[in-house]
Amino acid sequence: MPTNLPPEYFRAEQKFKEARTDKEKIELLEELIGTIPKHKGTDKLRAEYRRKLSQLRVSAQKSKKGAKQVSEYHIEKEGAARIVIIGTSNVGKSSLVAKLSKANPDVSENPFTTWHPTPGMVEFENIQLQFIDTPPIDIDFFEPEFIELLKSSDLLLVIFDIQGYPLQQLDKINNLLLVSKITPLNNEKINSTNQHFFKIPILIVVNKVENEKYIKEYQILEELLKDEGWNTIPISVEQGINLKSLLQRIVKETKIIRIFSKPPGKEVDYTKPFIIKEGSTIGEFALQVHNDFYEKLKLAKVWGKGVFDGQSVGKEHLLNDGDIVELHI
Ligand SMILES: Nc1nc2c(ncn2[C@@H]2O[C@H](COP(=O)(O)OP(=O)(O)O)[C@@H](O)[C@H]2O)c(=O)[nH]1
Ligand SMILES: [Mg+2]
Repeated sequence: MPTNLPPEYFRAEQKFKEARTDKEKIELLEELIGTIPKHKGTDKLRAEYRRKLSQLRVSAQKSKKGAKQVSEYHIEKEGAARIVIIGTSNVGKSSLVAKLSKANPDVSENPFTTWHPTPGMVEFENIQLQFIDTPPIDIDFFEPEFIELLKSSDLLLVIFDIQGYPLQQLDKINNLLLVSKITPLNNEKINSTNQHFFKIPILIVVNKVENEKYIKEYQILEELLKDEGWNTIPISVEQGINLKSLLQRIVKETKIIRIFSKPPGKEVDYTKPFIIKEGSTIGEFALQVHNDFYEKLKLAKVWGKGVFDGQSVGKEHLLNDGDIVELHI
């Protein structure tokens, strides 16, 4: 590092390091190069950045093909929860999204087929879930956008392949979580107390468990993972085994519950439940139904768990999945 670099250089360098898209990187790198004074002592540094700039331009050109400017990792949130699917190659990530949703990610025996995150909506018991298929994680470098995508999820679904090498897959996952500074919210044993770590519920799903041999192998893996605090669930995407339980578990882990609204004197609308977080109260529900309802609420009647039918409750009453609520304002 040549001496006598001006303060603008270091500011520009910091900005460049934080750049996300190729476009941003190129602009900031141009700016950075502009801050380097021209003399013999900086020749090497300038040459190095020039080389980097031309590489960036080439790669931006290549990926631009469809004139797409926004990062492909930028996907709008939709539905009640976002479930991001991760795993090494060929474990069945794309097959799972294809099977459960109407999306059509590439499925193939050839590793590394899916290079783009692909969203697909999955409907389960009136709940809309946004699944996102991602590229395999058998790599050493993760795009910052990829890590951002992981952090934007309500649940990470880790897929293992019992017919592959699950322990190697586990190493890769642990590495990814460490690099991304993500810690499982639902695993007491390895839930990092580091406050800088991002806490997200993580569910480990073991795929291709479809005959005696693999069921036995799954049981061994299950014990092993249990020792590390992980609860797992076996499935077979191809044979459609356990997929309903998987969806039930996903809904449970994302901590969302469904509340059916019943306007006074009318029938319950079972088709469109309100989706709220577990542990929400009548007051929070009222707020979601309508901004004014919280203030105006006089009384609520509830049918469901822990109450007698039509019991009158106040704003602090805790709701349960499947409760029917009649708000009186
Ligand atoms: N035996 C078996 N093969 C599966 C299952 N699910 C997916 N596969 C196959 O595994 C390969 C990789 O699947 P893919 O979904 O592309 O994996 P990805 O790389 O994780 O997205 C394909 O040949 C699939 O047909 C399953 O439940 N059982
Ligand atoms: Mg794939």
